Amino acid sequence: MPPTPGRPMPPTLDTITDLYQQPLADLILQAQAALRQYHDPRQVQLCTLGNIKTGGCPEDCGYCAQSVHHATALKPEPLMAVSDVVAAAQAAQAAGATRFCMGAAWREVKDGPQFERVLEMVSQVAALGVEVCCTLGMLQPHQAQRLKAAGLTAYNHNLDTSPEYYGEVIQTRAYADRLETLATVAEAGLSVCCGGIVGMGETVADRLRLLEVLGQLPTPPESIPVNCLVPIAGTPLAGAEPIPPLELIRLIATTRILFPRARVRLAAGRLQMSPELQALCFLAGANSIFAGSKLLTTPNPDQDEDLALLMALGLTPRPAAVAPTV
Ligand code: SAM
Ligand code: DTB
Ligand code: SF4
Repeated sequence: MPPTPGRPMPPTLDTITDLYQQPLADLILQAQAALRQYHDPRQVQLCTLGNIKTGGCPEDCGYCAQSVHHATALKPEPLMAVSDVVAAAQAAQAAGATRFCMGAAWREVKDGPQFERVLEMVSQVAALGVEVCCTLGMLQPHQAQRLKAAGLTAYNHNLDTSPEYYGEVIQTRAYADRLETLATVAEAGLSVCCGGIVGMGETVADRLRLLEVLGQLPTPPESIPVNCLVPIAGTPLAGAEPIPPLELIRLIATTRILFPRARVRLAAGRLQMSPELQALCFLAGANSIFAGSKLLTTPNPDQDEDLALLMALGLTPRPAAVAPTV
């Protein structure tokens, strides 16, 4: 990819590996300095997920409960009603969330009544005064523009892992398809939310390659979710080895240093983590979490527990940055 004028050359895998391999204390110190350059280090953003269309997805992502290719226990459900989604967003906002992310188990967005309904959800949730994010699969330029016009803040579309390992996890689409949608999202003026999943049998080098690719995107991600695989019975990755905790901490710190302005989200998998490991992830520069007792299809820590942990660490939920219009 050619360099963008005015932007420094993105870091190479060698540079990223040198960063990652520093003594842990040096790495954490550098990550904290990066965090403090652009963020209030005492604030953690709470984002809540809403699964607006569950299951029945034609893609074969090896980690996902919602793929038709895997025999999981999930019961598919049609696209939710606008009023139910708005009620869920209101409840999340009342509990302190400042971002509401709507996920649909689709391969791509198709024009028609369902997309019109999603646009209505976006506009009504945006009017509450929360940031609105969607993750709906692949997008075409006119669809990205319509989402932007409806009030969407950000679009989540994860690259998940390195280009080299991607084919081991997903066969029904290519890495290039993902990159194309990310470019479409950025061109429409939407913030890019793009990250990955760890604990899928990938190497440390695969994780750092993903960071290298994120650095090469035409627009660097505004938010970077770091998901730890939530193993789902019936999926090919049900038995994958979890990431060693110290490797997660190093990865988060390296991500923070490379993307000092981004929100680095400690995303899926917190239920499997001790409070101490989560604390180290915040020390390493994570400044956002998914809040609420459910992710898309799997459980997440109760919000009371999360708030107690934040308080014990002297952290507070980040206040809303946008005002309601209704
Ligand atoms: N279908 C859309 C797509 O794939 O872009 C949106 C929904 S999809 C469930 C959103 C993201 O959730 C995936 O890109 C993946 O990174 C993450 N994810 C899915 N299942 C997961 C699991 N079992 N553990 C951790 N992360 C997971
Ligand atoms: C992201 O990176 N993680 C979220 C959100 N974006 C859509 C999804 C996590 C899903 C975890 C597994 C599940 O609940 O099905
Ligand atoms: Fe479908 Fe998204 Fe799940 Fe892949 S991750 S199977 S695209 S819902």
